[in-house]
Order: sequence, then C-alpha cells, then structure tokens
Amino acid sequence: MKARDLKDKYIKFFESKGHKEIPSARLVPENDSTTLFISAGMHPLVPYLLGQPHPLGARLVDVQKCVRTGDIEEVGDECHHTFFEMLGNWSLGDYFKKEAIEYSYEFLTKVLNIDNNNLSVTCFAGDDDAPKDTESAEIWERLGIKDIKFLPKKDNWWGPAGTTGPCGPDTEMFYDGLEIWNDVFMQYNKNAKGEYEKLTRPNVDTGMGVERTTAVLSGLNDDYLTDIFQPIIKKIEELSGLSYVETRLITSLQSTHQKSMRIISDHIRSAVFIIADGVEPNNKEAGYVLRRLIRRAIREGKNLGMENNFCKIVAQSVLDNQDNYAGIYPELDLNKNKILEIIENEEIKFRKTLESGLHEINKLIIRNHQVSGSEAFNLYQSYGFPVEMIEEELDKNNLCLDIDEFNKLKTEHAKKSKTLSAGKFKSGLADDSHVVTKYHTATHLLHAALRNILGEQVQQSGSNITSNRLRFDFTYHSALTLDEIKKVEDFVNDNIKKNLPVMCQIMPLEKAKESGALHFFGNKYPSSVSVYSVGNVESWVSKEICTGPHVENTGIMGKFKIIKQESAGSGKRRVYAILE
Ligand code: ALA
Repeated sequence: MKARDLKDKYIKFFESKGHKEIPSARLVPENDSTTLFISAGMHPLVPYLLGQPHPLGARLVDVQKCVRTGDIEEVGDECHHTFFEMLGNWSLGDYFKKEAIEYSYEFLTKVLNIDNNNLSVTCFAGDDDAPKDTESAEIWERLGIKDIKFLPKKDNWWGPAGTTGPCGPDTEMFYDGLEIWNDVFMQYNKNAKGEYEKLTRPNVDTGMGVERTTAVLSGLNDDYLTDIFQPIIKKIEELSGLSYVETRLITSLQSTHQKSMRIISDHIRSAVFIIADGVEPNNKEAGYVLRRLIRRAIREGKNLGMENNFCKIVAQSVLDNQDNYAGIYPELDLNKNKILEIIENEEIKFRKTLESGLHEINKLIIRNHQVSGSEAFNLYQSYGFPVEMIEEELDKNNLCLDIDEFNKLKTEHAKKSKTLSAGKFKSGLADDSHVVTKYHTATHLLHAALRNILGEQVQQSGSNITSNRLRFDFTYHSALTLDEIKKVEDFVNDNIKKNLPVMCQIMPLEKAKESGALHFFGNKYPSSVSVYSVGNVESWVSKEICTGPHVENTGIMGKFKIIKQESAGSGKRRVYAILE
C-alpha cells in the first residue's frame, strides 16, 4: 500500500462520519515555549481539548507533521523515526468510547480490509487514579475481537503531552502483533499538583503513524522499504554505490550499511520539513536539533564512503516525492530553494569543522600522545565533532580513548540539559496560562505597533513566548532607533491603558483575509478560521488570524517594555519584550 492511499482513505472515511479536515500545524509550535516541536496530532489542539470551541466544530481529522527527538539514538532500526506523519481524529466533547472504537473497527476492517482475526487490542487495567476500562473492552468484544489484554498505566495511558494537561486511558490496536493505532479517551486534566481532575467534557484523541501502518499493511517488516523512504534510499544507493539489501555481504556488514542509509534518509527528511517551517541551523533549541540531524547524516555518509557533499542531493529526493507530499505540505514547494541552500551550506560548514577538529586531534596526539576523555568531550561539545571519529583517529595511531570518562561527561551534560528543559516545560502555556495569554495579546499589539511606526513592510516571521518574556521576529531592514523603540512601546501601552476589548470571530478564510486580518504568508489555513481583533470590530487596532488564547480586555496586561533587539538573519529583526 502507498502512504498516500492510507492518508486519503483515512481523511475520507472520517469526513464521511462528519469530521472536518484541518491542515497540519507547523512543526514548530507557535506562541508556545513548552516544547521544541509538535510531537503528536493532539498537540496543536490542546486549547480546544481544554474547552475552547474550534471554528470547524467538534469533529476533526488530520494528518499532522511530528518530530520526536527523544528516540534519536534508536533511529537506524526498522521502525524508529525523528520526523513522522500522524493521522488522527478528534471528538471535542462530541462522541466518546463507543463511536470512537466502532469507527476504528470499521476503518480497519471495512476500509483497510484487515481480517478480524489478525487484530488484537489492549485496554487500561486501572489503578488508584482511574478505574479499569471495562467499557472499551466490552465494545471490542461485541465487535468480535477476541484478543483483548488489560495493561497498566505505562502501556495504556496517554498524556499529558507536557507536565500538565488533558490525558486519559487509551486502547491500542495491533495488526499481527504490531501497534498501528491508539484511541485515547481524554477524561482527565493532570494539574500542577499531579492530580487527575475529571474533565467536564471528555474528548477522544487518536493517533495512527503513517510510516509504521503503511509498512504493516504492505506486509513489510521495515518502514524504510515503503514508498515513503524508497526514493531516498535509492538516491543514497546511487551516491554510495552500495545496496540497501545486499545478499552477498555478510549480515553484519549489510546491517551496518542499512543502518547508515536509514539514519541518513530519516535525518535528511526531518531536516527538510524542519527548515520548511522556518528553522535554521544554529546552536540553540530547534536550530540545534536541526544542526545535529544534518551532522549525524554526514557522519553516517562517511560509513558508506560518501566523502563528497551529498545532503542537498538526498534532500532533493525528499522534495521530489510529490506522490506522497504534494498538496498536503505547500511549504515544501514554497521553500524548496531555501531548504536546499541551507542544507548545502550546513554541510560545507560541517566539513570544514571536521577538518579543523582533525587538526586539533592530531595536535593533541603529537603533544600529549593521547586525547583525554574530557578533551574528546570538548571537541564533541564545541565543534560537534563525532566521538567515533575521534576514536578512529586515535586508533590510526594505536591509541585508545577513555570512553568511560567521555560518557560520564556526556551523561552529566545531558542531565543538566534535561533539568533545564524540564524547567522550560514548566514555564510554558500549560502552567502559567494567564501570564502567557497576556504575552500572546501583547504580541498582537506589538505587531500592530511595528507596522504603524515602521510601515506595512513589517511582517511577523516568528514568535516565542515564555512566562517571563516574549520574542518577536519580523521583516525589517535595519535596527530600530531609540526613538522608534519608544514610539512602539508608547503605542502598545496606550492601547493597554485604553482597556480595549479583545474579540474572537469565526469566519471563512477568504472573508478573514478580505477583512484585513493579518496572517502568515504561505501557511495553510483551514477553510474557516478564528480572527482576533483588539479594539472594536469596526475600528480595530489589531486584527489577526490566530488560534488564541487572548485576554478579554487589554487593561490587565501591565506595562509593556522592549528589553532587547537584535538581527534575526538577513532582512529580519528580533525584539524581546516584557510586561511589568
Ligand atoms: N496522542 C496519541 C498519540 O500520540 C493519540 O499516540
């Protein structure tokens, strides 16, 4: 089966059950600092799962781009990926267990024609927080599923996506023992104290991984043999002169080659999608993940003897997979030149880094006849120099690295960053929602102020909010003068003092655009959108297509102050601002 068929069938099936299709959200969460990437279909829908009405109603369906980097070290086997697509259907307080399970069953057996006997399911076994999910099991039983297991929270409970938020027991579906789908019954909200409060309006959230399910349905035990990855693998075979499936080779060598090809195709595909959503390689957060993905791909290329620049060519094969992506992700086509250029430049840069790293290693070898674990960690940390290559260099000189010391430092460092990112998670939308909400409205006023003072060429190109500050990127050619900064601040503060109402209207996309509501150029929006206006609907100060949430009146926002400005790349500026 082709991945595209699965996606089309899924969307069509749920449309026939009254669901509205929504476009995939960008991979980088907007106005949400809780995570670097969208990691599940429900993730962009959190405000709606918590009760905000969705402009398209209570039944939604989509295919959502996701990135999970927690599993990055696992990539290389048959079924792990950093980027993947997730199919999902949602009931926002509409249907619950009975319909959700019946829809899943009907789709699997009637649309995908899976034999009942090849299906098995698991349900939640119950614990102190929530009871055993006998209801789901009974529904499955009535439908004729014989293999039903009850498993504890670690297996049959999903969410919250962060530390707090909607979550609940789930029921998972397996085809010949392989998991293909998960129906989550979001009945609880985990609060900051770690308690599970019952939601007044329970939701259904489901997730089906496109890569895994396409493979399983095609009778393949390797996701990389599907039409999603084969064009990329073919390109790597061509570039390396090696075969993905090579029967003449001894098994271990073949599997090393396969592993490298999988890592390259996974990582470059991720890089393509991440760049398409506006991220550039750098040493921080999402940009750093992107950098690591490209670098890891280059390192794996070395295992296949690919010493010349290849990432751009592999990236092109992802962009060329029109069968799979055309029409769903317009951002790929819109940004194709930029994507290829960024990937190529990053590769050139990294190859230079490798050269200077090698030089550094050889200097250490000549001087000290050794590279210590901490020197190796420094090279790894500051140059991004792969430790395997340090080991290889030492090996050439009959030396060997104290890998235990290196690993100890790496683990300590990872622990530190984990604590940092857990802190980051805590400061996000989920926990400090009212502070973040104020910053969100401040972002709209700032956007309006910049356009008012600097001119309409100013366009938002990104934003990020924590509970301590907002960051706003926009198109503009030069640094703001002190006078301009003062004027922008005054504009925002005047409108805060006026205690203006913030109104939300739901309208067709075309009408929203006609009404002058600002929106991201190139974003794919649903046919009906919510438009937030600050001021009166007739004489607004700011009007933007946006998912919210926002304050009801500007008066409660406090005093707005710009604390820093810097360049955000060519033709782009970045300002940081706080509310005091
Ligand atoms: N949110 C659920 C998942 O990611 C459906 O598996």
